[in-house]
Amino acid sequence: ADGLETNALPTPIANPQIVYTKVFIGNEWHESCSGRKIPVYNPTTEKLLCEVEEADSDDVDKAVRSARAAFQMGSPWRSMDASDRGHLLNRLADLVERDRLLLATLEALNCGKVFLVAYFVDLMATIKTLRYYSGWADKIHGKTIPVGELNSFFFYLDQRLHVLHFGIQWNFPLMMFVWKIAPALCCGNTVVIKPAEQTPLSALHMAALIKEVAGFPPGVVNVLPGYGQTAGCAISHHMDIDKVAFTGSTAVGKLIQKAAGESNLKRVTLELGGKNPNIVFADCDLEYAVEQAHSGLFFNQGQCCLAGSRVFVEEPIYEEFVRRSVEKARSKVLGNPLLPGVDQGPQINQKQFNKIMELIESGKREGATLECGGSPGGQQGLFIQPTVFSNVRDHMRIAKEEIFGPVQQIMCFRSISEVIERANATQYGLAAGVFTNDINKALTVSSALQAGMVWVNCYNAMSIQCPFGGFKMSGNGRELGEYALQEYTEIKAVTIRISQKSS
Ligand code: TXE
Repeated sequence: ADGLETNALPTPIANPQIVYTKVFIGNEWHESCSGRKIPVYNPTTEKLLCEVEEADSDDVDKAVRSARAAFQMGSPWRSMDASDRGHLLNRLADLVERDRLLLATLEALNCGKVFLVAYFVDLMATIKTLRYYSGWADKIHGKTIPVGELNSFFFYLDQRLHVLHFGIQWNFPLMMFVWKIAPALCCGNTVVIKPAEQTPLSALHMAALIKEVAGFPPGVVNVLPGYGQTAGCAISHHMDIDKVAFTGSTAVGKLIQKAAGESNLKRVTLELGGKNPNIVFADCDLEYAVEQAHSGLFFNQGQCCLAGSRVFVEEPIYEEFVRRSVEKARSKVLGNPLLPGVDQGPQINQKQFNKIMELIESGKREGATLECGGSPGGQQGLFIQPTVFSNVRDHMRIAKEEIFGPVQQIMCFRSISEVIERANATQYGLAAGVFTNDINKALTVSSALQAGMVWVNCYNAMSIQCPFGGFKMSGNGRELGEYALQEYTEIKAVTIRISQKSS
């Protein structure tokens, strides 16, 4: 059914019905308290796809009450065996596999993602994440620590109330949804989620699947489509929410941390922007490095926090690297991401389109060489030509600001110490790449780089098992892998005095 058995490529579902458009609280669909709705668009055509209910602070209160009730001692969720929680996540993964074509189609329609990318990358990662954390559910335990005077010092991991995942951004809506819910549910939390206002459709379909699994007690997962400044703000200021996990811009990340400080000091983990260096030494496999740097930037229309948007290339191969990169960028096919043969879809909305075009203009004004692209892709719509700038200097805006679009900056460097210093001269610290066949250079650079993830001779090499997160203003905390479990549990030390010391 998924097309793999026959080696035929999967194809999108034609004109899928959009069924789920309401607020999901306590395993039921609700109208929003205010009666307001959010328009949801297809960025390819800029036409309205549907309207969804708009949650605001009253809906947030309702969802939090529901999540808290589901977490009471003695509730079905609190009494469920940990292995059964894992089983539920596995069953959810089965349903995602069943609906894989539909979910990939929704992502392509609502985000402008190339359908096959949605199918093979986003959906694959979604399924793997659910299965990975289903396995962890009954393997989370504490330690016993022998202590001096007293006899035993237990410390065990306690569950946290209402982990709240909101501000799931619009560039990987489905993947981010499960990156948040899977570890949180596996640790036994209850959750309230606000998807990005632009892209709520896959999250709402996931809510329907959670209901269909039949086993998640009401209130364990609540999904609230809503705007950041209203519902998002109500969540970050809420006195009854214990934790916020946010993915979005650094500016909003700061607001959330501030709101936590002004309310109940809720725990905050943040996955924010990046301006990631990709360092290419002259001794690398050139064609491969060009290809990796290209996909490391242009993947998902450049709308990736991981985008390798500062490509530092060593002087002896600089010109050739630029020439081949331009060739690659020019060969990209723009168009409707649901159609076969298309490599690049539209940007998500007019605001992002304008931001990218403005940064391209700044690059031209500040004296970078525009090698290709630099204009809207087509007469109308939100498409932008794949753009390559060479001779980019570190002080230029295009070298400093997160563009979040199909715009590649290529800089020249001469020495290893110089490139390390320049690569680290940014407020961000999310990811970095290094291409070299010299193990010494690879190790020297990867240990010196201030980044949460360093890829050597590869880029965007993500895996569910490895921690994901940033240094500096790219955020705090880690998602994925075993590390994510720490973000969704609280440590409790229980000291028990016993009469007979035995050390
Ligand atoms: O982000 P926002 P925007 C970067 C990228 C992009 C820029 C702006 O550079 O060009 O951010 O994008 C919620 N309280 N990234 O404007 O505003 C909002 O509802 C609480 C990088 O779309 O951060 C949405 O769910 N929440 C990033 C989410 O924040 C608020 C992915 C993201 O919106 C809020 C997205 C508030 N006051 C953009 N205001 C990445 N790390 O990958 C907004 N939100």
